[in-house]
Amino acid sequence: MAERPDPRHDDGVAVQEAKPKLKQPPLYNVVLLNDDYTPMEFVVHVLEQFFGLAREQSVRIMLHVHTRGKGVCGCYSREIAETKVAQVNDYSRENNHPLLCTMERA
Ligand code: TYC
Repeated sequence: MAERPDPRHDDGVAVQEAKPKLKQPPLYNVVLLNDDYTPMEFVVHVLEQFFGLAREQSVRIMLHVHTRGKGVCGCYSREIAETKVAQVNDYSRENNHPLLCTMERA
């Protein structure tokens, strides 16, 4: 059987060893958008129910979105963020509110 040449000794030919390609998976901010019609109490309830936030923090985020136009509710892997966005948008539609949730690369 022929032995493989050792790639580190190659008679002067430059050989680059493959770098280990281990990147952290990207994270996504789940973002709530303001609108003129969704009741503030519904938004606070959504933040408590779907993002596990305490009432105070939920009120703070809701007021931030209300005054600034949008705000981050949490940061997750792509799959979890997609699930949160779908859950919030489905729940808002079921309750006839125009509240929208989206995601952005963190
Ligand atoms: N702007 C809404 C109101 O005045 C409240 C609201 C806050 C709506 C945050 C959406 O993501 C939102 N009733």
